[in-house]
Amino acid sequence: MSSSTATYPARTGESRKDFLAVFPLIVDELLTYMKMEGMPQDAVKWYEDVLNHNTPGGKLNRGLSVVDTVKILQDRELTDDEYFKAALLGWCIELLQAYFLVADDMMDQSITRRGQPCWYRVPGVGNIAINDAFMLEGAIYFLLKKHFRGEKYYVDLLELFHDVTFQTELGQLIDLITAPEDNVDLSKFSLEKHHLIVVYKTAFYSFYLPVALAMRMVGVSSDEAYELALSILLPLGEYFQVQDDYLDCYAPPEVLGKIGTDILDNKCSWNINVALKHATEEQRKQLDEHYGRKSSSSEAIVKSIFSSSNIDIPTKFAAYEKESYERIMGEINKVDEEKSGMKREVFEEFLRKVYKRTK
Ligand code: GPP
Ligand code: MG
Ligand code: MG
Ligand code: MG
Repeated sequence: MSSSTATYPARTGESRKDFLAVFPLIVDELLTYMKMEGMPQDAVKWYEDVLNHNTPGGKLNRGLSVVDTVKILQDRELTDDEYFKAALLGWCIELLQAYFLVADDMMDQSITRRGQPCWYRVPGVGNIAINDAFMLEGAIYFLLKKHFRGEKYYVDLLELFHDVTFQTELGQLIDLITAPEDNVDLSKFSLEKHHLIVVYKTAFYSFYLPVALAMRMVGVSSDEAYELALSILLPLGEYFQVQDDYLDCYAPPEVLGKIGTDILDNKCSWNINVALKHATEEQRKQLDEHYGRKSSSSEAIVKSIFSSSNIDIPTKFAAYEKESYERIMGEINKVDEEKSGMKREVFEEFLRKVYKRTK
């Protein structure tokens, strides 16, 4: 099965718009397959809703980064076929993200996502969302097989998706078991533990994966180039998840599109780890008593401790943000383009997309 150029939507040059225009083709391919398999109309409609509710609608940073990275590495405008393939890989990451988020929202008992109710909370969905998450993941391998099976780098793509999925699940496991619902024990938290959680649950799939997919697509094969990419993208991913933790507590939900649950959920977040480092004995007692309790008054007490003058998470976060930017930029500037075959712009572009984000 090959994709024919005739079906490509015309490109406008506006990157988000062009990327979004590919999504309906993907939905169509998946639904056509279901119909061919003889699935009943209500099942086809169900999957259509799953795809549309959960896949577009976010910032699309991960997906767009595949396209951007392919463009930067090729150093020229992409042909229709190259664009379509890069966008497909981008949508495969967005599907992976959709799969993770549907499941993560159930595990974190979240309420909203991207300004809508979390999928499992949509009337009539409930635990069917577990199977829906699996089917979002299934879409990735269907699309890879359909569009990339004939490419030399097909196995590399499969390996990347499989490895990164497993790494993310490892991160999710430590995130969850460090935050038991029935046993709040803040002595189990540390910034080292936090580092491990965020690198695994976020950095690999959100930062390394888009760049590594693009590198495979354009034929970069040296191990050193992938190691170099990891050495910059994992710290960048860590910074991104610290922002996520900070925004969970400090961003207005209507801007963020989701209601933060980290304090209620007893999460080993950046905020609590920094607070624990600076808390007085009395504040520590209060945190032990109120962190991770399913009560909005306890949550408010924790928030007021986070913002108290000796802890002052917003000021410490601003300092962390500045330090991270300078440190990562310093690493990017050290990249030897000739020797590594990588372009500094790939990393600069990524850092630019996330620096000082508010959602
Ligand atoms: C982000 O954590 C991490 C993920 C979404 C990965 C989930 C992985 C699975 C294997 C399900 P988060 O809970 O802080 O994200 P958010 O704040 O968006 O809920
Ligand atoms: Mg969550
Ligand atoms: Mg989570
Ligand atoms: Mg979060």
